Amino acid sequence: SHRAAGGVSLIGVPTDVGAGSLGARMGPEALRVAGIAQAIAQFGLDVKDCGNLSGPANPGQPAVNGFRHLPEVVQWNQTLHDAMYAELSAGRLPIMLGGDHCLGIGSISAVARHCRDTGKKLRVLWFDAHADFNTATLTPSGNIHGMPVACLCGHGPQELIEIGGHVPAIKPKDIRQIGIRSVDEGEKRLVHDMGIEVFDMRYIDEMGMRHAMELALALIDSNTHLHVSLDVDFLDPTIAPGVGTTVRGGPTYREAQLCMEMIADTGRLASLDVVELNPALDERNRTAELAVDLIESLFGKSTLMRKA
Ligand code: 5AB
Ligand code: MN
Ligand code: MN
Ligand code: MN
Repeated sequence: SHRAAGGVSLIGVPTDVGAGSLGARMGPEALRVAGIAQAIAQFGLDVKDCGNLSGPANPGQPAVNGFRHLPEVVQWNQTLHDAMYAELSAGRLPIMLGGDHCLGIGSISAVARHCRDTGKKLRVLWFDAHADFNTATLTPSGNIHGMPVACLCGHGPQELIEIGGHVPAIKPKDIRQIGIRSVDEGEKRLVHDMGIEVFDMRYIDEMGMRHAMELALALIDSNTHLHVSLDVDFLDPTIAPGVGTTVRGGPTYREAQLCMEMIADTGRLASLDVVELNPALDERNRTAELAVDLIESLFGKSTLMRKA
């Protein structure tokens, strides 16, 4: 139910330099405490915990030319790109334990580079309450965790867009966004103009999660590298309080599990980000435990019978 024959590698990236609130730097440890390695190992997979990457501290500075902490964000993402790319090249399935969502830039630019090396087709599923498509001029906050999808599509500062060695790292047609319910005014126009396929909460309410996921997974074949970027604020805050930017009206426990189960059924999961978990805002680690539950489903826990 996944592409993990070569094993799974956990890469901790303890930073919140791209976020507006502090605490996502503790995300990797909270996920370890919630048992992420054991949860994946139960499927008979070889799990290697690579430990945490290191990088600059959060300087707590205001935005400069529309970006907060751009040099620090660049440094963390370069380091992450190299670590992810090395695990992918070794034939392993990397899981990036964030950290805030600015790290999607380094992670997905490494995945895109691996796809170019191996002739694979890329499909990114972006689970989030937010579109993360801001630019220096559109952003209301300057926080770069609100900009990774724009950067990956080539809209952003040179140092960030070229990390994977190819600009743009991905094309709008490579990505599907699911669960979106908070998009800033200028950001809406750019998402629309770029032609990003978005299954927002309105769509999920009207058509159901099953239908949204069938479309988000359409045309995936044996030559597809499937990357999941899971921003835990995707989930309804009543079940996932441990995030910095809660938006009410998110998917329920079962809707989220169904997403993961349908991905497992494709058998094409090849890399994963778990980001924006903020243990400082959590309740007894329940959001981390929920993330680990979802990851179990992503690796096929709920599969009763395999398709022939
Ligand atoms: B996250 C906001 N759009 O740009 C901005 O959690 C929030 O990675 C961004 O999705 C949230 O500051 C970033 C208001
Ligand atoms: Mn590969
Ligand atoms: Mn996000
Ligand atoms: Mn978000």
